Amino acid sequence: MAAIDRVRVMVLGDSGVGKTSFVHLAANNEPVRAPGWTIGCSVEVKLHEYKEGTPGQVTYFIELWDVGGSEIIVTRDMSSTTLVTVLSSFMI
Ligand SMILES: Nc1nc2c(ncn2[C@@H]2O[C@H](COP(=O)(O)OP(=O)(O)OP(=O)(O)O)[C@@H](O)[C@H]2O)c(=O)[nH]1
Ligand SMILES: [Mg+2]
Repeated sequence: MAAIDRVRVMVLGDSGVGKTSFVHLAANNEPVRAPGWTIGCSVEVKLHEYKEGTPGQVTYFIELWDVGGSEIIVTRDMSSTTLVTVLSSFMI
């Protein structure tokens, strides 16, 4: 079986601009009802038929990396306590 070409797309932007909404719609062909903040990053995947129905049709395995735009990072310390740390100067 031929290997499928892979594409990784990083979706970046300020919090609330619609990154999760876009990624969910692109991957699932349906809108997300009530997206919450994305903490850290989430990844959705889909198979995409480029130039579908033409002689140049190519299947791509696409990873959509949805990177949270808020300045909140969830960390886990050595005592297994989950901490939410607001880093006002954090930049991606
Ligand atoms: N009017 C309108 N609202 C949208 C659109 N896309 C997303 N929203 C709304 O904007 C809000 C934030 O959307 P998200 O997709 O969670 O935004 P995000 O960029 O992932 O935010 P973070 O995860 O915090 O980085 C939600 O209430 C969505 O319903 C759009 O195209 N139009
Ligand atoms: Mg999000």
